[in-house]
Amino acid sequence: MKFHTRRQSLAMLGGGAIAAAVSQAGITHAETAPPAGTNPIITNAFTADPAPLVYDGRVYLYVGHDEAHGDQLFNMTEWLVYSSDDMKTWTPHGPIMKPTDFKWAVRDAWASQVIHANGKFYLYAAVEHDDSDKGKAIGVAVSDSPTGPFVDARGTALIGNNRTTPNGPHSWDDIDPTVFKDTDGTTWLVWGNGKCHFAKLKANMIELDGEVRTFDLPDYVEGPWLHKRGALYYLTYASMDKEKRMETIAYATSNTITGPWTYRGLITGTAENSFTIHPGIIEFKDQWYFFYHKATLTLNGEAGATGRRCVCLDYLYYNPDGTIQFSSRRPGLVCRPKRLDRRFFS
Ligand code: FUB
Repeated sequence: MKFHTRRQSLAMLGGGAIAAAVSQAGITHAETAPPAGTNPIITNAFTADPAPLVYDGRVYLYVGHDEAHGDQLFNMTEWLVYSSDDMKTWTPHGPIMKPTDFKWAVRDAWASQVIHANGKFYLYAAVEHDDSDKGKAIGVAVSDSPTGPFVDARGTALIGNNRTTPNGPHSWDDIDPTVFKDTDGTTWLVWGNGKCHFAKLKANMIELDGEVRTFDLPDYVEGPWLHKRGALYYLTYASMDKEKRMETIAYATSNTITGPWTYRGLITGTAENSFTIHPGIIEFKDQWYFFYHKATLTLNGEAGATGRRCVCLDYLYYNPDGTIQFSSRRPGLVCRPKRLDRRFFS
């Protein structure tokens, strides 16, 4: 353990630092933590693929735990959840599930999202399926609490590589589920790498209702996120910057959940030190927020990298016509007054 400077010690008295220093199974502590409200927001572990859920006056933030060492690409053996009621101080609740808790899965706690429905919490998560349907697959797990533990709700994958999407572009196209309950009560699942698949869910939340179809989106790579503001639907996703060959965040809008979608441009550029970037969008206490990851955190002597990412948070601003303002993603936006932040957007 390092000694802290006086300034660091004072900063660590802030709520965020206290939360960041709370012990979790399998997670070592950050040796110094930034003050509450600065990016990255999660500093006690490397985390990726943020999926926020608003429930009962709190935001629950589901992430994958990045555990890669050295040059390893991805090593993700569990999903974690944090919560906050002020978007500055994040309380860690620890691991909620491992891929191998799905008996048919063998590894890879890739992107997930949780939704509240039927009085329960449903986690949709991408994992590697065992040899009976080799490739990436999507499982659904259920819990009585937003902080888990979650258990497999079906005993089989909800989306399987050969079974559900036999015409997918490759064996890892079934990843990155986003789940969205529409105002008419229907629930939709959108997912995919290389192709953006979508399907309706049955009211029981654990079966598809009808066929799997595909959205056509420019430069689409992965990481879709669905949200609605007023009557307008937004589909935000990781797109490819063709020059840098790294991911950026783009979005499209539609008047109906099934499309057609109109491409509206980029929300962010590429993420520092990370090939991937992954969106999560919510409205909380009358303010819209944009979660994403980059890889600027150094923890326990290991520097950020594509397999050691850190979750960050910015305000999300709309123009009067409903389009989203491009974010320069400077650190620290979340604790600044709204009006001052505007100067950071171009
Ligand atoms: O975290 C593993 C994978 O990297 C996710 O499933 C993708 O969205 C990308 O962030």
